[in-house]
Amino acid sequence: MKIAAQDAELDFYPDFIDRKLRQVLFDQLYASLAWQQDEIVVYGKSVAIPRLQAWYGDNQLAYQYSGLTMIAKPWTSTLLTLKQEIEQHTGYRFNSMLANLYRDGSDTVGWHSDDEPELGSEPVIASLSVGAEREFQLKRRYKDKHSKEKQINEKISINLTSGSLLVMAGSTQKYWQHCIPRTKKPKAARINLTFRYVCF
Ligand SMILES: O=C(O)CCC(=O)C(=O)O
Ligand SMILES: [Mn+2]
Repeated sequence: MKIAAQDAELDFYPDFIDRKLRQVLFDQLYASLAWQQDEIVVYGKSVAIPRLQAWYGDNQLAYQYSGLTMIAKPWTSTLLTLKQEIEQHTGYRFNSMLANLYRDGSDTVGWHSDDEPELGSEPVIASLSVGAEREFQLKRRYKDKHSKEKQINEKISINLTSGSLLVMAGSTQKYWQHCIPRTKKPKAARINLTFRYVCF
C-alpha cells in the first residue's frame, strides 16, 4: 500500500509477517540479537541513547551513526531469511541492518533523516516492526533553514503495528525527517529492524 506524500516514496505492508509468527519472531529476536546500550557525545558529554541497538551486515561493515562507529556482526540465519524475504518482496537489495529495541514507551528515537553519505543519494530503508505498536511520525524538512518561507507544514503519522513493513525510498530522506515519539501510554517492548544498503 502506497502512502501519499509529496517528495517521498512510502510503501506500507501491514501484514508482512504472518499473524501467527509475530510473537515468535519478537521472542526470538529479543533473546538472540546482540543488544547493546550505545552512547553518543552531546556537547562533550557521553549520553546513553534511549533504546538498545544492534548492527548486523555483510563482512564487518562499519557504520557511522551520530558520531558512533559500529562494526556489523555477521547475519544470523533468522535475519538472513528476513532480509531475503524483504528483498524478494520489494525488489531492493540490502547489505546491513540496524536493530532498535524500545523497552517501553519512554524509549524513543528523535527527529532525524537517514541521510548519511554512505547510504547514497536516495537511501532505501526497509523497516520491519514486531512487538508493541508505536507511532511513527514524518515531517517535511525546511528547504533552507535561513529562509523565512517554510515548506508546507506537512506531518504524517503511521501506526507501526506488529508484523508491518515500511519502505522509505526515493527522496524521502532528503525532504522528510522521522521519529518515534515518547509516549506515556503503557507500552510493552517493540523491536524494529531497519534494513539498509551501505555503499563504500
Ligand atoms: O523504530 C523505528 O521505526 C525507526 C527507527 C529509525 O528511524 C532508525 O533506526 O533510523
Ligand atoms: Mn531512521
